[in-house]
Amino acid sequence: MSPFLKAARQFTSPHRILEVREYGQGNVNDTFLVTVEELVGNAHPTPPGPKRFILQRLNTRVFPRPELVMGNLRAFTEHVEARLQREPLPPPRRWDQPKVLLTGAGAGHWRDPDGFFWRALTFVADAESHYAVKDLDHAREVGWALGLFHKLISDLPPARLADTLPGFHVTPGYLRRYGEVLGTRKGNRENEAGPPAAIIEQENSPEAAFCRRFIEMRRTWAAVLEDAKARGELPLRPIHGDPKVNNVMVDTATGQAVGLVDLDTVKPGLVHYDLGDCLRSGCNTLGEEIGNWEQARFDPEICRAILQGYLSQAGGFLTPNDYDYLFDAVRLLPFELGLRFFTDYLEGNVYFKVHYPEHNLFRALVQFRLTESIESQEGAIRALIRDFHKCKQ
Ligand code: GN1
Ligand code: MG
Repeated sequence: MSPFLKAARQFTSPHRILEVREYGQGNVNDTFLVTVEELVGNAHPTPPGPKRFILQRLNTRVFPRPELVMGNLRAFTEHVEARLQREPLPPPRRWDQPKVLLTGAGAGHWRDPDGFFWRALTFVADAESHYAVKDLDHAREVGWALGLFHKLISDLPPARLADTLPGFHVTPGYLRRYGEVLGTRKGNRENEAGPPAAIIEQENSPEAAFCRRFIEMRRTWAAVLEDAKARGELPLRPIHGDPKVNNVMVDTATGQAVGLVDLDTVKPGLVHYDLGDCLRSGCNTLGEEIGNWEQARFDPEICRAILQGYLSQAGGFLTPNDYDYLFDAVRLLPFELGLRFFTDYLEGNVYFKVHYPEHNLFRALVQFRLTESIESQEGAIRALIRDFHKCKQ
C-alpha cells in the first residue's frame, strides 16, 4: 500500500476512501487531496456527502521540529476563532481557515513506520486559489486577505508562537549560507578530485555568472530590514511567512477572499516579509515558473490594488516607520527568494523540489529580473506608498 494511502487511513475510516491524489504546487511539503465518504474521529461536524481533506507529509529537513509547527497552528487557530467570535465579519464576508483533523486515536498527527510526519487539515469549502493574480479585483482581495490576517493576529503576543524555522526571511543569514556554499565549492575545486566537469560548466554559465554579480551588487543593502529590526524601528509581530497568491483562497462564486492557507510558517517576524512576499508574487503576473525569465516584470497597478486591499484592514496599526521601509521590503523579498533559489541550485537542490537540475537557477533568474523591474520603477512605487501614507494621516 502506498505511504500516502496508509497515512490517509489514519484520519478516516479506511474503506471509505474514494480517492487520494497529489495536490497543489508546494515546493517543500508533499500535499494530497483525499476524497472520502465520511470523516470519523473528528471534532469538526460536517454535513453528509463526500468530503475532501488535505493530507500532508511535512518536510522535516525544512521543519526539523514539526510538533512546534502544530503547536503554532493550534495557538493561531484558537486566537483567530476567539477574535472572530468577538468581532464577526460583516455578512456576506466569511473567513474560513484550515483546521487540524485528528487520527482515529485522537492525535493531531501520525508518524509512519519510516518516521515521516503526516497531518491532515480541513479543506476550505467552495473556494479556490489562483497561481497568479487574475485582475485588479482579485489583487484587492489578495491584499484584503493578508491585511485581515495581520489584523486578526495583531493582538496575539509573538512569544506565544515558537520559531519553527530559525533564520526564515533573515536575508543576511541567506547571504552567509550562500558564501559558505560558494566557499565549499571553491574548496572542492582546489581538491585533487574536484567536482565533475558538468558542475564546473554549470557554475561558470553566463546565467550563473549573472546571478553572482547580481548578488554582489546588493550585498550591503540586503541587511536593510534586519538592521531596522535591530535598531528597534520595526517590531516583531506574528506573520504568515508565505502569503503568495496561491495561498489566498477565494470564494468560487463571489471571488471574495475567504482565507489564507499554508500556515506552517506562521511565527514571529516582520509584516514587511509578508507584504514584500505577497507583492513579489502578486505583481509578477507571469508567475514564478516562466520559461523566459527575461519577461518577468513588476506591475505597479497590481501593487496599488494589493496595497489598497491590505491597508483597508491593516492600515490602522502600521506606524510611520513601517511605511518608510515598505519600498525596501518590496525590493528585498524577490532578491532574497532569488538568493535562496540560486544557493540551492549551487548546493545541488537540497531544499526546494525541482523538476530538472537547473530549475532553481531559472527560478532565481525570474526573481532577480523582478527585482530589477522594481528597482527601475523605484520612484513610482515610492510615490504610491507615499500617497497611501498621506491618505491615512
Ligand atoms: C516555498 O512550499 P511552498 O511553495 O509553500 C517556501 C517559500 C517560498 C516559496 C516560493 C518553508 O513555499 O518561502 O517563497 O516556496 N517555503 C519555505 O514558491 O521555505
Ligand atoms: Mg509555503
